[in-house]
Amino acid sequence: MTKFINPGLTQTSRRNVLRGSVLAGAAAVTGAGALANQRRSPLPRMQPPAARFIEAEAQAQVQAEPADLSGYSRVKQELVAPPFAPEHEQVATGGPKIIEIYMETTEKLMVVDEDTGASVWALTYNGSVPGPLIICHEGDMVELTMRNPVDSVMEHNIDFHASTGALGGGGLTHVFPGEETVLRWKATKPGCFTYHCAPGGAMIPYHVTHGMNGAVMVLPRDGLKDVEGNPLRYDSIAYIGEQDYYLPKDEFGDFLQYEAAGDDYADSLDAMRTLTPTHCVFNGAVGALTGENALQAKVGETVLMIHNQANRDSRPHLIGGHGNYVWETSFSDPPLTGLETWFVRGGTAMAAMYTFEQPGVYAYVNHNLIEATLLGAAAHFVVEGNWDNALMEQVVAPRTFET
Ligand SMILES: [Cu+2]
Repeated sequence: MTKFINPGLTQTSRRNVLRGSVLAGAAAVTGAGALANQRRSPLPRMQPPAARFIEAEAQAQVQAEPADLSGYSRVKQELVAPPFAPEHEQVATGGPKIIEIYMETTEKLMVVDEDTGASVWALTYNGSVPGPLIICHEGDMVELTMRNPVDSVMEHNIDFHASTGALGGGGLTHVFPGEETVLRWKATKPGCFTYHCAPGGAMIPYHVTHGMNGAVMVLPRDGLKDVEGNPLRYDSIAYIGEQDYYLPKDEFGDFLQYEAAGDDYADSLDAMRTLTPTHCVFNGAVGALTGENALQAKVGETVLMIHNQANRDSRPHLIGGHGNYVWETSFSDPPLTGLETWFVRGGTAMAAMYTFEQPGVYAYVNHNLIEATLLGAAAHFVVEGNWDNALMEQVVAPRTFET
């Protein structure tokens, strides 16, 4: 099957679409596919300037001095599925560390909405949407071993917004099915950062909007602080990845089903061009964090809500609560305080801290309420504890008034 996916640019077939190297020019922007092209001759050749750019980058690394790793100790971080966070220290002890993590680029069919039958061949890190939360401290190094399973269809890589150089590592981590790579980068900026797949051209938003994104939290070595420098500590983390999906429909408005990852590529591009998502969900699917899957807390507990959105702006609001401390950007800057709704710039992760004061069910929503209620961007916190009438009391229950 041959299609013009991008009229006027290049003719392509399903095979090289799946390789992510369709748009030689666009790929050059991200460096995507360059190293892969050197390994796999059937792929379209990079345009000479792009190839030179990538080769120069690779050469620069080879010719540079080796990194001085003295003074670092090595630790393994076991990554866990969202909404949970890996074991970590809020205040770093000892010297800087090389934190070893492992990810697989798993492609899997996931139900997005049971009620409508919407599903997606999700492209994932470690099988979850979002990918796992990684936590380190400023000055640590993250050393990722990333493996693309043999039975994958696609090429993948990873761009860490927290890192410096080589397109966030995207230019150095392209792995075809059956390949693995190891990337080490230093966490120099404290804050929450997104990471995502970026294999080149239109494959970048295709992979990102199929779930291939997640977050890194780089804590200050001495932990989080308020504006006066007083320590701020949390009891738990709620890691929420907001995912916009653009799922193709048939002429009757029913969601299309596909046999394998990548089969929806052309249809998805048409849906993506509308810039109108069919779903905005938390943690991969409608209801992933509500009902039986609701987040749990107790009155008096402090929760750090980490919100990742790799592609689109969002505006979280905790209904019935607040953002006591909100870091929309960096942990280097003092947190905003007492917010009703905060902002997630598309292409970032951020953090908001709240200490629950009343029991009950709190909805955590994207306060574009259409997206929250019709497209799926809602989570629940179920909070146990004793009610405080000083904060709120139903003085008169609803009753009919006399006319
Ligand atoms: Cu990918």
